Amino acid sequence: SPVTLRSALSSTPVSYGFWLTLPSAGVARTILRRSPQFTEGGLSWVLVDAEHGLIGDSHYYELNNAIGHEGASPIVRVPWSEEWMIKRALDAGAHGIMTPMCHSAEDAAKVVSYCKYPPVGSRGFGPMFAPHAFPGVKPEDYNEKTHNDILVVVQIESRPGVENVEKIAAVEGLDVLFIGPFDLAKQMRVTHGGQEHEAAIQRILDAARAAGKKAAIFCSGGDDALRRTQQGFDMVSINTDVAVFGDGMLRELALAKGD
Ligand code: 3PY
Repeated sequence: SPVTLRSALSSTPVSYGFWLTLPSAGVARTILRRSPQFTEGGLSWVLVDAEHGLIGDSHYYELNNAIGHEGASPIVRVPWSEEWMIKRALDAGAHGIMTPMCHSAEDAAKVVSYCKYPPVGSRGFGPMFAPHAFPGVKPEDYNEKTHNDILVVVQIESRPGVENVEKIAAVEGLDVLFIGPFDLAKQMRVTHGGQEHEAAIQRILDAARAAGKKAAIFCSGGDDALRRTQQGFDMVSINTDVAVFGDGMLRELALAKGD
């Protein structure tokens, strides 16, 4: 079976990814084509952001295929933890699903169920196109085994999410607790980077580790990502497509002007 993020997470100490907010396979491929393979420390996943990005479900198939065939795993962040939204992302070839705002173990268990076929879960059956984003996978192999490798990720980014995090981490079939630091600060009504915010982040990391789950966090640049991997995070998103484009162009403008 092909390399998926789920297997990469167990074979590499840290998995690096980036955030795709633009519905452009060209952008995804341009970045991934320049990256070394994940086994050499390169990018192993792309977060396809259909919650806050400009991406809709009609873009999933093309994006998932582009990312999958560049040797990385497309993880779709659906707008909400609804069964039909998760099903559409999986049927279009997502290697993993991320849902926003997980507040409880019940929320997490529902997401796991939506990602797995019966008898484990309730995912509806119709994978005509899903295998295409897994290079070399035949349809019957997707049905039989690849779907078991779907990465299930929930975001912890609220006060109830933090208060219930040990119970959430214990949910069977859940793979990753992913911190959205911006929402976490806003939902908890605490200062981003302040003591309560950092204590919540540490608690989520500790809960994931104690339960044998992976811990991940959104980062706002390479320095932020380095700090988080040193803290013990297994999976970090380095930055977003648009932040890098904007920063890069302004840096070049400053150079062009001799600033
Ligand atoms: C957050 O920081 O709230 C996220 O979900 C990442 O965009």
